[in-house]
Amino acid sequence: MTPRILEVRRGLLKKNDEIAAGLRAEFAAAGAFVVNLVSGPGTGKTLLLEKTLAALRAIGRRPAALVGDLETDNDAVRLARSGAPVRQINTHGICHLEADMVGRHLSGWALADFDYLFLENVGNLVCTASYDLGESLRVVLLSVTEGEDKPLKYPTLFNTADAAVIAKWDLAAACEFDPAAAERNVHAVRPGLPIFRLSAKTGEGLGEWLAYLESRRLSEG
Ligand SMILES: Nc1nc2c(ncn2[C@@H]2O[C@H](COP(=O)(O)OP(=O)(O)OP(=O)(O)O)[C@@H](O)[C@H]2O)c(=O)[nH]1
Ligand SMILES: [Mg+2]
Repeated sequence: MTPRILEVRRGLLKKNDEIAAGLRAEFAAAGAFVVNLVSGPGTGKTLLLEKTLAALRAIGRRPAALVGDLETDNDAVRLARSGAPVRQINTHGICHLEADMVGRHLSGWALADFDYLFLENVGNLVCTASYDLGESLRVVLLSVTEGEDKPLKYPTLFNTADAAVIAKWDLAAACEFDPAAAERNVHAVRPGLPIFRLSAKTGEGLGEWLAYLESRRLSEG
């Protein structure tokens, strides 16, 4: 990158960080716990969120979600079936969500009405790492169909996460997925990162995931 392009990029990231800091203060004041889900395309973010929103509502929590994709409102339609408030963000070519997009799509919502706000990022293992969205928790998903080496190939995303989910756990044996190798790779990049083995399809591991969300939310408040 030329020095000029680098300078512009740094400026954009700095502006994003400032907006994200403002959002973080708003979320904290309203008592909304914000979770940013990041992964490559098709890892299982939306299915995990479908299950998470429904399960949280079943125990009386008030979740909402913003979901980012380049085009279509497919994911918002899927998530809205849970009954939770959901909005789609179309980025029209941008490969990640930015704090400013999140802020604009909150308009008209009272954040104090939400215990949780989930942000499903655009499916991308690179750009999403650089953009703070004001979240309290960043969760990276790695599915068993993607291979154990992704943490080593895309270290920044794993290094900036607070927890990792090994998704599509029901397919692990069929894919000859080696969980010990995957977890070793995650911890080589980010020692001590909590890891959840989870199948949104069968529900295996969902209980531990929900308990983790609840404990993180309560420790925030
Ligand atoms: N077997 C199995 N399939 C899953 C699981 N989670 C998701 N899938 C399937 O994987 C495909 C992609 O899942 P999505 O939830 O749409 O993935 P995503 O990460 O939201 O995808 P993008 O938003 O396009 O990046 C769908 O066909 C899901 O049904 C799982 O735990 N097990
Ligand atoms: Mg999705």
